[in-house]
Amino acid sequence: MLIKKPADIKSSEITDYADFKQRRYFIKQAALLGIGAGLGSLPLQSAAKNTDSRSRPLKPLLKTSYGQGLKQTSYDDITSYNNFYEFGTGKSDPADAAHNLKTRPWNIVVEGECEAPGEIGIEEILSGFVQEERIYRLRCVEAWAMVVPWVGFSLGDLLKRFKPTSRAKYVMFETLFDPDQMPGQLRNTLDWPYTEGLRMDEAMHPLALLSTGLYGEELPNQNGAPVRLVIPWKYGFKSIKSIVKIRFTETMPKTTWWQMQPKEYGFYANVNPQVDHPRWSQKKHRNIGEGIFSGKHETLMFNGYADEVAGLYKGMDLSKYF
Ligand SMILES: Nc1nc2c(c(=O)[nH]1)N[C@H]1C(S)=C(S)[C@@H](COP(=O)(O)O)O[C@H]1N2
Ligand SMILES: [Mo]
Repeated sequence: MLIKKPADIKSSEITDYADFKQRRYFIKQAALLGIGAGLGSLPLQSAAKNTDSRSRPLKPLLKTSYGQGLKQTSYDDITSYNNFYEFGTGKSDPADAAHNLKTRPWNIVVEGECEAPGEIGIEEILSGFVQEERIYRLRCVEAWAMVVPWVGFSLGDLLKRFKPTSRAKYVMFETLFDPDQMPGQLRNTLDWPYTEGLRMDEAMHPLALLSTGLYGEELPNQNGAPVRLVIPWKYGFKSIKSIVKIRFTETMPKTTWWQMQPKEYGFYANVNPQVDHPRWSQKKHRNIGEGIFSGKHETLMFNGYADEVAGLYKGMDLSKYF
């Protein structure tokens, strides 16, 4: 996501990514050669930490056919280039700062228009649902994408346990608010806590994933541990991280980005190459990790998942409900 003043707009996302990789390469080389003085110790430590410490394995895993044939983005790229404003607005801030997030114990409160409101803990989420591997492309609104072997299960399987009533037309999600652990929340970059929402039929769609891991391991904190959404046909900002609350609602919830910049970020946020962001085109994207000379790729309607999800939006004007 970008919150940019007009003066900054010319700096394109690809430049950001190339600079980012170059800087990280330099930091790593410097660390290898033992030159640290001029760089400051913090980035050196975290560069080493991010590549060395992997998360706990997540088993058993049911492999699925989702995404077979897509070229996967490397673990290093997926876990070092992140958007997680709770830890800062820079792409490397989450990898540098998110190790302080305590993900045990962790509970999700489920409330609102449902017959069986309550709480569910992360241990029960990990043991009570069959964890599948699904390779999904995540397409960020900033015109980059990555392909991730996510671990998780259909969001609807969890939602059903709480017995939403017929008044539940939408479902809202909330990220943890704890500035002690999430230093980005000390600043007003967003209206905390981060919230997202889906229409009920979108949330119940089997493709909508509640994710607990990636590459066969528990989610790294910077990717939204211990549990996050992955909605593969929508722009990345809908895929809310580190969820602590779910609420069924009758009316459309006011979600963070939509509320803040309604002309730029809609509630639906379906990936749609026909509808440009007011400040840049959505027709193409870069794949993270492919290198700056590899060129752009055509973005597909609903991020390539049109066969599965187009029916949810039949009869809707998608340039109005973007
Ligand atoms: N709580 C929270 N969730 C969030 C964000 C955030 O800043 N805070 N950023 C979103 C955006 S803009 C994107 S593109 C994806 C990035 O997920 P990744 O870092 O695992 O690639 O997370 C989304 N979920
Ligand atoms: Mo994003």
